[in-house]
Formats: sequence, structure tokens, C-alpha cells
Amino acid sequence: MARYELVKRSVALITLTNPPVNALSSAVRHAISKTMERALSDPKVTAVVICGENGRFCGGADIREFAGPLRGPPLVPLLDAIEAGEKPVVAAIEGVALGGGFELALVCHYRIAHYKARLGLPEVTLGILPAAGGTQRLPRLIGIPAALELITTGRHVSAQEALKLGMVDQVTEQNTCEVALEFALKAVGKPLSSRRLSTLTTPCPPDLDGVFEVATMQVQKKARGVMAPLACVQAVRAATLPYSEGIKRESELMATLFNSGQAQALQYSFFAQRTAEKWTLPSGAQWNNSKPREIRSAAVIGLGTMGRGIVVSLARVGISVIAVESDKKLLETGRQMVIGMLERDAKRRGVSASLSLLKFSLSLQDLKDVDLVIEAVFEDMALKKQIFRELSKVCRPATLLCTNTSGLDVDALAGMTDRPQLVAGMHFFSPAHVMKLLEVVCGLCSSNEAIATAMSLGKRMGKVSVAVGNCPGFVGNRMLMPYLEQATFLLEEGATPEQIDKALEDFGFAMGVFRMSDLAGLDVGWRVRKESGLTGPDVDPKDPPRRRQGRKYCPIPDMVCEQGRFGQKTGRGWYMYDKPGDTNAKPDPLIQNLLKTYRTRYGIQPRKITDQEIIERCLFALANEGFRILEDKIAGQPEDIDVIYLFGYGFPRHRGGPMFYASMVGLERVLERLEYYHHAFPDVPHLEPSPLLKKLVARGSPPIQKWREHIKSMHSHL
Ligand code: 3H9
Repeated sequence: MARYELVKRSVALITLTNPPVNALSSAVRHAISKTMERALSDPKVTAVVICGENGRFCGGADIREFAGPLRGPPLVPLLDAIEAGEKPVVAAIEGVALGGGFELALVCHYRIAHYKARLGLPEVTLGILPAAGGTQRLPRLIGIPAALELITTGRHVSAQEALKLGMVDQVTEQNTCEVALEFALKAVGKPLSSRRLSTLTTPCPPDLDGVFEVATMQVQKKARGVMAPLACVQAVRAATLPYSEGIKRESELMATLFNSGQAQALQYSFFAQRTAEKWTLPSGAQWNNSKPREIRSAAVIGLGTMGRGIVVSLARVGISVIAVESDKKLLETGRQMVIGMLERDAKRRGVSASLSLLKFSLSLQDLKDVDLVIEAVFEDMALKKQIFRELSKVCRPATLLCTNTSGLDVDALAGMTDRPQLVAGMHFFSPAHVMKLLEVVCGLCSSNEAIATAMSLGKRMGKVSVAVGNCPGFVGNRMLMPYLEQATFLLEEGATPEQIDKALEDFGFAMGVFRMSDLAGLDVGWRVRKESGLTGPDVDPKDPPRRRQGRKYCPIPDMVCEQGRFGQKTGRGWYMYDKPGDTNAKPDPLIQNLLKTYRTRYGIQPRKITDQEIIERCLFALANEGFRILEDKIAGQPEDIDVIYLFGYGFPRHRGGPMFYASMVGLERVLERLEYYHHAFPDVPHLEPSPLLKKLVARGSPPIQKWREHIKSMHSHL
């Protein structure tokens, strides 16, 4: 767990050896303690260098150990002892020094970083704070404002920025360990007192109270209801006290956070993201061994909002792209917009724009030789089918054909081609060059290789990719439907859009469902409902007004659209805006009137609806559909669903995602409330508890990490 060598005759080199990130597990802490004792007591040793194996200094405390009782030496006294030692200790930082890893570097008397290293205290993103002295030493080293920014955001900084801020003493492009060893030899005999950060006084800005007030306001505004950023501010404030008092405060604040549901949810999210990336497939098939193909060239068909974002995502990772449009004018507009987006993106990242990788064309014939095509025309099945038919004729047999669709049938498109095994869905989220989520949709015939390639391309583009099965809406949009529907039924029953939005925003969503719908545009859903015969002139005249296709239907969203209210872009939607495109949503008396008239017309007596009912109806219905998705093998594991909601739908990260939230509330309670609502509103769809939820409760509500086994056994009984 830590190797000890005597090098250059008098330097003890301690190498952390806990792959993949040299996390500070109990065994590593034990090994550091032992090797440091040995170095300090050996008279031959004059200095110490600490480094990490495989080019990574240390990724911090071992997060997996947080779930159990503390074993091995606690970190704070261990680090205090390193700092107090009488021999100079130098940290040789390669790769990462994050969290506890950077706190370990902070107790070393000197820090040398490789120019590609990244440093930081990301604990806040895990719902905790840097509780091994990080909140006390960093402000003493770089001052309160800079430390506050780094600790409350968890931002990683480059070695160059770290040098500028004073976090490291030297940045090198050479062998970091060698440089650190030489540095250590030169430090022998020099006084160490000014290098022991805990003994220094924190430099304070003149308006100390003002700085903390602003920081408090900022974190409260940015992270509504999230505890860790606020606790980080309080801990940094304690760095103005003597170290012994500050470290006590740090530890108290940590204890409060550590046991909170928020920390559990955020740590779950960390691992869920990594579990999803390993992609157990919904069908349960083994995909991990399949090798992705290398993609050097791609084509994107359609230069609308989605297409443009996809072109940018591909080009900025060095893939040459042919962008195709059907019309000269649209092609030119698209071309200008893509170039502008790429130039702005390159400027922001301080690199040169990869414009030479782009080609623009009006003909599918130009796509003969590309490795992969992403069709991104608008959601018109007939048009998409025609394009896939043509692609099948034009592209070489090995070209992978993908469709960017938010819910259309991938198998139907695969059926248009001569290579259904090389067809997959790639559902990007808008704007595609910004949003992190990618649903990779496996059709019935999609080969392992095709899915592996789409997943690996997603990763290369910096996306969080999740493999899902093929059904209307896939995972994300299929689940959105019950969530939106509960919200509209609640309107019918007596709530207002602003009341529902406030309850959801207080829960942690950045935007409530109606504000989000106004932003996205109400006309898209209206068109889909019209096309599927739920509303409009094609509605079956035999259907009673509030029942459609055999189930209860709420026509209020259609009535809003019939008035030309399509959301922010028209200045009117569920809310009113000062002008089209404005974002400041104000309650609209016309909507209140519309609701009143509607309820009167259908004899609905409005009732008082509590925030608890809003949260339960919307979020339990959402999770209930998630259970059905697991039953139907559209998602392989609950983590996949949660990652989709965290990265694509703004589900608050400190709640872990809809499935984790359900597990935290308690499956028994979720079942009991769904049964209650289903009984009270037997007509309202999506409230009937799913068989999987019932089964899990019957089996004693196992923790979410164990659901997979129960789902598997459920499938084997089907
Ligand atoms: C802390 O330090 C608290 C202290 O202040 C106070 C204590 C008193 N622990 O991300 P990757 C696993 S809190 C355990 O795919 P990359 C990860 O799950 C900690 N496991 O690689 C994955 O496992 P698997 C503060 C960890 O190259 C594998 O390593 N530190 C940890 O894309 C590879 O990870 C952080 O918040 C860990 N600390 O990125 C840093 N870290 O293969 C968290 C990783 O089984 N880590 N694993 O799925 C990261 O941000 C990234 O992992 C890192 C590498 C940037 C290091």
C-alpha cells in the first residue's frame, strides 16, 4: 500500500500503491504512518519525498470506506504528525492531488507538481468538506477569498493555476519524482517553521465579514437547500481561529454532513455515474468485452439545433465531420452557426478552433466513406425512414448508422437498412454541445460492437453515456410523461402552476415542471399529442372529453397551446413574460381564469393541495415508471435511471436521482403512498404501484445496490 526506498543515499521515497487512484484507504493510511515513522527515526534519512504509483499522486480518502466504521489510523493526527516532523517532506504530485490527497500534500513542507497535474478539494461535490485540515491549511496558504472559491465549488485547478495561487512551489515538465528528490536534498537543514501551514496565521482581507457574507449569499443562491457548501464557508471562517480551535470546528461540521442523507446521495451519484459507464445492458447481455471501433470520420444529417450541437461535439475532439442539409440556405445558416460555436468554444478553452475538420454538403452521396453517421433531422418518422433507406445504399457496408431521436422506434429505422446490427440510437440532449447526457439506444439487432462504439464515442465527446433499451421515449422521456401528467392533474384538482413549481424547486429542482416546459416550448408536446390522436381534429368523437384512448386525460396543456401560448418564445405559456424570449416568469391571471373556467365546466370542486402531495404524486409516479422500466428491461440497473435524471433532467444531485430518492424515503412508504393515491384517484394514470416495487417491498426493501439481483430473479420467473 506504500513502498519505502532509500534513494540518493539519504532520501526516503514513499510511494503510495493503491491503484487506480491511490485512495487513502485504511491500509494506505496505516502504511503511510509506518513508513513515515521509519523515515523520521532512521538517522541516515535527511529528507522524505511522497509520490503515487502509476503517475497519480492521490485521489483522496477512499470513498468506499465511508459506508462502514472507521478502521485504521484517522487522517488528521497522521497528517499533523507529518507536518510536525523535523525532516523536510516534499510532495511529488503527478496526475491528481484531490481531497485528502491534496490535504496530504498540504502537510508536506514543499509541493512540486507535474505540469499536467490537477489539484483541488472536491469534497463538497460528495456532500462533505475537506476534513483532514484542508479548510484550515488552504486559507493559510492562499488566503481566504481564493480558498473559499476552491472549497465551496470543489473545482480542480491546473498545475499552472495552482502555482499562480501559491498552492505549489514548483511546476515541472520533467520527471516529477526526480525533481522532488533534488528539491528535498536542497531543503535539508533549512528551517521548516514557516512551511508548517497549521502554525501560520491566516491572512485576512480588510472586510472579512463582508467576504463571508457574500460567500454565504452566493452558495445559498447557487445550491438551494444543499448543506455542504454552506458548511464549507463556516469551516473556512474557522481558519481565522488558532488551528486547534479551527480543526475542532472543521470536525464538528464534517460530523453533521457525514451522516446526512445529502452526503449519501452525492456519494451514490459519484459511483452511479461510474457504474452506468460500465454499461450492463438492459437485456442483461454481457457487453463489457466488446471492443469499440475507432471513429475517425463522421457525418451529421440535419443542421438544426441538435445537429449543430452534435457537429461541434464531434469536431472539438478531433473527428472530421461532414454536415449535410437538404437546402442551400439552411446549409449556409448552419455552417455559419457551427463555425461561430466552434470559435467561441475554442476561445473559451484557449485552443484553436478545429475548422479544418469540417465539410458541408447538400448530398448524402458524399457520405460514402465515413465511419459513422448521426442522423439528426426533426422527429418525423417518415423522413427518418427515407434517410436510413438512402444511407443504406450510399454508405460502405461497415458504416455505423445512428439516429438522434428523443423517443422514436430505433428498430423501425434499422429495418430500413441492409445492416440492422450496425444501427443504434444516440439520444443527445439540447443543446447537444453543452448537455452531458447521452442515451445510447440498443435496438433488437444492434451488435455489441455498435453499442460499444456509440458508448465510447460518447465518452470521447465528454458525455455521460447510458445504454438503454428501445421503447417510446426510451428511459428519460418515458419517465417524464407520468411526472408531467401528475402535475397537470394536480392543476385540474386545485393547484396552480406556481404552487407546483415552488414545491419542486424547494425540493431542489433548478426549475419546476411548468417553468421548464415554458423554456422548452409547449408546442412540441402538443404536436406529438396531436400526431398520436390524443387531441385535435383526429380525436375519436366517441371519446368523452376527459378520457382519451381508454384512460383519463387532462386537456389543460392543449387548451393553453390553442391560445397560441407556447412558452417563453411567445412571451406567454404557463406564465407570462414581459416580451417573447424573456426568462422572468410571472403568474398570469389568464391562466388562473382558464383553470377556474375549466373546473366549473367539468364540475370539479378545487381542493387545497399540499406541497407534500405535489412531491409525492410527481416524484413517486416518476420512480414508479422507473420500476416499470427496470421490469421491461429498458434500463439495466437503477443507477442508469438515476444518472439519466441527474445529467439530463435537472434532478437535484443531492437527492441522488428518482430511484435513490425512493430508496431513501423507504420503498414501503413509497408503495403505501402510491396505493393511497391510486385508491383516492383510481382514474389518474401512473399511480398504480408497479409489480417490481411490490416485489422489492415483499422482500424486505433491499438497499438499491441489491435491486439488480431481485430484478434478475424476477425476470427469470417471467
Ligand atoms: C476526501 O478526501 C475526504 C477527506 O477530505 C477527509 C477525510 C477525513 N475513493 O473516476 P474514475 C475509483 S473525499 C474510492 O473512473 P478517472 C472509481 O470509483 C475524496 N474510489 O477515473 C473508479 O472505480 P471503478 C475526495 C475512488 O481517471 C476508479 O477509481 N476525492 C476514488 O476518470 C477510477 O475512477 C475526490 O472526490 C476515491 N476517492 O478520474 C476524487 N476516486 O473502476 C474522486 C476514484 O471500480 N475521484 N475512485 O469504477 C475522481 O474525481 C476521479 O476518480 C479521478 C480519476 C479524477 C481521481
